[in-house]
Amino acid sequence: MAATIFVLNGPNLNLLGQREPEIYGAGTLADLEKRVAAKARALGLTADFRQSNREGELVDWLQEARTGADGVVLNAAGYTHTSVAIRDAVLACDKPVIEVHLSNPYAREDFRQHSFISDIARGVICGFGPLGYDLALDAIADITRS
Ligand code: CA2
Repeated sequence: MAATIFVLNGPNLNLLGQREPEIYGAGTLADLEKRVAAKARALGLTADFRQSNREGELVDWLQEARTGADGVVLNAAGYTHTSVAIRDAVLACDKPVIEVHLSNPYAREDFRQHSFISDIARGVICGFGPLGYDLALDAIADITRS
């Protein structure tokens, strides 16, 4: 059976393509979802793509991944830099979680240079725009096969 990967996106990513294209690109969240679906199909994975502006909903989905997913690609957006609750949910998840960012937070403001997720994630991919999601799915496909 195809492995199921939750692709979880945090606050404000619903605005992709509408503001700050110089940082996040011109594509919309719907474009990103299509790209992720195509990449997952090519890898024989099922991608369950979701976005929420609510911290608790992201926590609920990470808990759901314990039984409902084989791995998680997580762009927690601004919560990356603030959320102990999301860190705890990643720790409790017991599935490989790959942290992804469209931009490179290390080339940006100081407050973006701490992540509550990076040290407990299976890996971190940032700075490659939507390609980062493809790379994360490549990694998850490799991990779930082995
Ligand atoms: O680069 C990323 O993917 C980020 O996770 C995006 C977050 C930011 O807080 C992180 O430091 C890095 C922000 C997402 C906001 O998305 C917008 C998209 C379009 C217009 C405005 C915001």
